[in-house]
Amino acid sequence: MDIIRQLSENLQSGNARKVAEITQQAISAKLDTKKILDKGLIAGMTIVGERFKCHEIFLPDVLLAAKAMYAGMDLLKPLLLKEGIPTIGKVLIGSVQGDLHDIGKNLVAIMLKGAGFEVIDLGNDVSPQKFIDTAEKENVDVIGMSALLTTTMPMMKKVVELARERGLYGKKKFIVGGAPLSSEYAKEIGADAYCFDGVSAVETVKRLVGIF
Ligand code: B1M
Repeated sequence: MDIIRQLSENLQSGNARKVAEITQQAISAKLDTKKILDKGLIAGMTIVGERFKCHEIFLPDVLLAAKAMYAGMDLLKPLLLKEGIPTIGKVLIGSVQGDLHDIGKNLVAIMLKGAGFEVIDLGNDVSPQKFIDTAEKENVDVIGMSALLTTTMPMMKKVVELARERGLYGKKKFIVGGAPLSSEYAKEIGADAYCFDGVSAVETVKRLVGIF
């Protein structure tokens, strides 16, 4: 079986040790980092999501898959980060209040760091107050919010509203991302952009801070 497929299958069965081992093999075989991530880890996690939705597997299985995902991501992280690039802007990122999903948000943070941005990661379950207080204190250029649940998406609107109340709207740029999000929703809540994935987040943030 090819190595990428083995990676996806071991992630689906939540075998963190095996995922780490195969990721290391893939790295040593000099496979493309983005291919290992997209076709191996992310593809495996997408299948986990589909099976969870159909009640074929349950929450503990998803947790194990998430642990396995991190075992692979930890090894890929140094490759995704480029060294020695000067800071080109400051980005604040977090998963919104009520949302504990952080795998995608962490990937986006890694990609932004790799592109040379200074990234302040507030983690998950971040309140609007915490987003805005930190944005003000750290004088960030961009506020990035992640949500994976349709029930937590409205928290993004609350962050934008609080920014308006505090006079920060228009001075900071807002990006949103996560599986249930869309450009339409970003527009509706007054965010500057929706980003589909880490690559588009890097391109969008560069555009928003005026790099191209
Ligand atoms: Co949950 N979960 N989960 N889960 N989980 C989903 C999101 C779900 C779609 C599964 C399903 O039903 N098919 C569903 C949401 C349904 C909905 O709202 N419509 C769901 C549910 C229901 C739940 C619970 C409510 C389950 C329960 O308790 N009954 C619960 C909620 C907990 C909470 O948050 N309060 C829950 C819990 C969990 C775990 C804790 C077990 C675990 C999370 C572990 C963790 O993150 N540390 C988990 C997981 C792993 C998933 C799935 C299977 C995978 C998510 C993931 O990591 N994907 C997910 C199904 C799915 O999405 N296919 C599911 C891989 C990751 C790389 O992709 O996060 O989309 P993603 O990130 C992408 C892009 O979206 C984008 O770039 C990333 C890289 O490409 N992106 C951004 C993300 N954030 C961005 C920010 C940006 C820019 C781009 O700028 C700031």
